[in-house]
Amino acid sequence: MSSTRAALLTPPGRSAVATVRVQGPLALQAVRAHFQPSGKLSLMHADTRRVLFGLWSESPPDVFEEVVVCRVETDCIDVHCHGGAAASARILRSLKSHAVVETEWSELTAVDQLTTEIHQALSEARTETVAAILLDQQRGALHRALSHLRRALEISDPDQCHQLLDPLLEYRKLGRRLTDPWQVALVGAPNVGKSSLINRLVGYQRAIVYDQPGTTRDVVTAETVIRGWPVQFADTAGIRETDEPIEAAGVERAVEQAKSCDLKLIVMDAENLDEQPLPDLENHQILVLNKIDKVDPQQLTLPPHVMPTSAIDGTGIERLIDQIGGRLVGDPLPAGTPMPFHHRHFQILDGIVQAVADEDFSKAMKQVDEWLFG
Ligand SMILES: Nc1nc2c(ncn2[C@@H]2O[C@H](COP(=O)(O)OP(=O)(O)OP(=O)(O)O)[C@@H](O)[C@H]2O)c(=O)[nH]1
Ligand SMILES: [Mg+2]
Repeated sequence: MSSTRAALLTPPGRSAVATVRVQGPLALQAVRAHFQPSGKLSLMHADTRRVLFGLWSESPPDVFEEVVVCRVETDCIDVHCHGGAAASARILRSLKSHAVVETEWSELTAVDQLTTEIHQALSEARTETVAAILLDQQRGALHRALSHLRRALEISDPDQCHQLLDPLLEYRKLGRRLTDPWQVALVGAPNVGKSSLINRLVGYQRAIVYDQPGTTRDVVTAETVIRGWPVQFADTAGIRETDEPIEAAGVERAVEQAKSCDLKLIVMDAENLDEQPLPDLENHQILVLNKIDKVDPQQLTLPPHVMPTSAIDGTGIERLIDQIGGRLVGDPLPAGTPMPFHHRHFQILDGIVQAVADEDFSKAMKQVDEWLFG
């Protein structure tokens, strides 16, 4: 198989300009077969980084594309063309007819494995806040933290190692949510208004609402953004004893979903409070007392941790969203905070912590190198 590869570097979709990179021993030969510079200087004689304007055609020539070609390095050439999908597809097709293999953009922009992972995560960032934290990593926050750690390992200084490892361990939970949204589950008895609440929380009618208990059967998810972070809400079947097999399967899924989430909203019906005492809360739980519009506020004395809401008139929804944000992400981070964010980083981090605990500093150093370079 040829070791010459090509990839579209720009994101899919229409834009002003698209860039196709071709890299490997056949790069020059493949590009020259299709590119005709408009000036006298040929691509073969152009200095690296010199920009040449000209026309691109397939063989036999049919449509001519106006392109700008730059030989970035001896065997790495960038072809800039019109930003619509057709031009870059045509260029990739011509290259492939010369045994050039199409690949992922990240393969051709790689510096080291960590940088590749940062680029990949950045290209998939769901919000500006997430992108800003990943840009900090791209500017070197994580690389710097790892090189400081490596130096501490070199001189076998356990205190300094712990000091440097602590922030990485502290931010791993947040880091995981740079690529996967936070998971928040709404659980509670049937008919308390869980589906109505999820619709309010995300701002559109995602889940079916009905005045009969047992409406939601499967887990229904909807994504939104809170304090700049992607958050996925999961509406679940109302939990109750039932002989009905489909509802029972839904209840089972609801219980599973509630186990694996970051935060659980336990929803109760303010009208039926006499039937059930308020539960004691565990960590990562918020008690929501819905249908508050149906009761007289004078007759209710609620403990401060209970969130009264009405999914019908919107009472308490902003406060609930603020609580969720505070519980999940807390305050904004200082710029330049190093953050592990990939499952590979978490695995290696565990290995480093173990090696430092065993005072095996050279093993820990190898793991830092693996984190950086793969
Ligand atoms: N007055 C009032 N009615 C509400 C409120 N929230 C939901 N309801 C009504 O309560 C009924 C049940 O609402 P759902 O959102 O379907 O309840 P659910 O908890 O998802 O029910 P299941 O899916 O069966 O578990 C519907 O008639 C809603 O309109 C609220 O805050 N106030
Ligand atoms: Mg429901």
